[in-house]
Amino acid sequence: MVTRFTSNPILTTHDLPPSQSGWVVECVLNPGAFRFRDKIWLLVRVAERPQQITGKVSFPVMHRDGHMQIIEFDQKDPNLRLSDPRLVGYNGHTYLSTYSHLRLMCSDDGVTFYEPDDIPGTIMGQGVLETFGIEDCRVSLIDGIYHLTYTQVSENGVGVGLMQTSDWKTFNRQGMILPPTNKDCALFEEKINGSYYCLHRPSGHGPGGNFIWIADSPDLLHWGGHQCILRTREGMWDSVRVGAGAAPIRTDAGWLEIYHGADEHHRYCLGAFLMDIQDPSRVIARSVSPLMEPETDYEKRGFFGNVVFTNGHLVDEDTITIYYGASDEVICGATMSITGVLDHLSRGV
Ligand code: MAN
Repeated sequence: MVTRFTSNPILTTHDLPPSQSGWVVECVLNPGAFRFRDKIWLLVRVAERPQQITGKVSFPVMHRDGHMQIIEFDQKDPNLRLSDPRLVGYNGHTYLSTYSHLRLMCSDDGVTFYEPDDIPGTIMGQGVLETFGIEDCRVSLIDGIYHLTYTQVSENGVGVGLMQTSDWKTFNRQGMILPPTNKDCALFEEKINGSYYCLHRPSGHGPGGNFIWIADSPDLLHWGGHQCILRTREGMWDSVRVGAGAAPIRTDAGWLEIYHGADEHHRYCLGAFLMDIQDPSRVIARSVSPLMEPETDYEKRGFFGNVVFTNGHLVDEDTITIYYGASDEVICGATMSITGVLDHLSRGV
């Protein structure tokens, strides 16, 4: 079903320098993917923190004026919670253990990536809604403009931000388009019946769960018509959370979406579902077994093991090339055929 690149992982923490001296790149993961000027580009999430000192835990937080503050705790502090490597809990507050920004890498063949020399290439968080960083950017090309939907993290919560660019040098930052708690926002790359559409993943406490929703908009900024279209499935590989990958792919059978699903052990796999071409709120088929699950060593072991997570792909006729984060630490690639994925889906699940 899925053919992994033989050169995986294609990007590791050694391939990108830290943004500041004294910092360590802990993870390069979850890239958005797009074509621009005859090259293939990844917008990589780079997660950094200061070099860790024995007995201490430290991580960066950005101030509203843009300067970075380092928060440090003593590892023996009884108020400290470190059970999840992605998080630092302290006295009822939750921080992230690393600070993520986005970095451009480009390639001539889609396999070997290097830093661009004519584009600055680093997008940092900005303002009070991005003080804990920006993550997992989807890149959709709509009306000739690249639309970046990404996770904004701060003490105010986790929401979806939008930036637009045509040249990858200047960015129109539109701010938060979907408020907390929300992430995994994938824009459809064309209008349907006169409206823009997106998939998104709100979550909260109480009834409900981590489900995929659809919404429509006249302008990509104001979203309404929210409907829940894909839920988690008890006892299965996607029992606890589901979230959209990159932009839905138009096929003759409908809109095809690659998504991630996780179970109660935080094991992240990939699956797919198919939406009606005229009414994408109607899901017509879905994976029963995963399309892809953590199998190789680099997918099973790392910063946060047992994770395959994608938010970037390229489509060439029948071939989808996905770029994915493995174990939240490295970036890999794999290909699959649209026909093969459609054959693997089941109706009525
Ligand atoms: C969340 C996000 C992703 C990450 C997965 C697995 O969905 O933080 O960035 O890859 O968890 O850790």
